[in-house]
Amino acid sequence: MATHLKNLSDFSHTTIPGGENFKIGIIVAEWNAKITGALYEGAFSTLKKHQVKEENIVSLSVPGTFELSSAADILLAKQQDLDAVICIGCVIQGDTKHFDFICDAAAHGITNVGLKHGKPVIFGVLTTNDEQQAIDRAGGVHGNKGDEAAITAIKMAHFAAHV
Ligand code: DLZ
Repeated sequence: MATHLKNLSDFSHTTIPGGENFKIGIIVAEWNAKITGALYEGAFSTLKKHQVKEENIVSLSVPGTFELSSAADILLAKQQDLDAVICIGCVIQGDTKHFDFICDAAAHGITNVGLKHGKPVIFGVLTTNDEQQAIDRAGGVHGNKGDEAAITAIKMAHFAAHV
């Protein structure tokens, strides 16, 4: 284990470990499917780009972002050889308080399921004011947050394996 942190770099400039030994789950919410589908494509292709084998990527869908944490819990209980799970969702602000409840439940739920299983569970959830902000982050002008979620999953799986 490293005792000193040398040359800590910005997220996008760090070396990304190879993912050839990892098995990673991706759970995708069906709500706002155009957005979550693009995030999923980004995450899947980024995992493959970093040597995660296609047969070691477990892809599943659930109705909405609210369901992501319970699905991750079930998946990690049933497939204990998973090294990380990426949760993908998109919650767009509406006229009611639904947005706040779903975002809050997803953030806390995803955190807690990771802590419960001692496995990285990645928050690949967009929480935006409108659809355009989501489009911008799902392969648009602000990149694809699915790519970032995949890189975070590989980095955290590597962390868990080597710490
Ligand atoms: C009900 C609901 C609403 C209003 N908005 C969203 C959303 O923007 N994004 C999303 O992923 N899911 C939404 N949902 C569905 C909830 O996540 C959940 O599926 C239902 O409340 C059933 O538990």
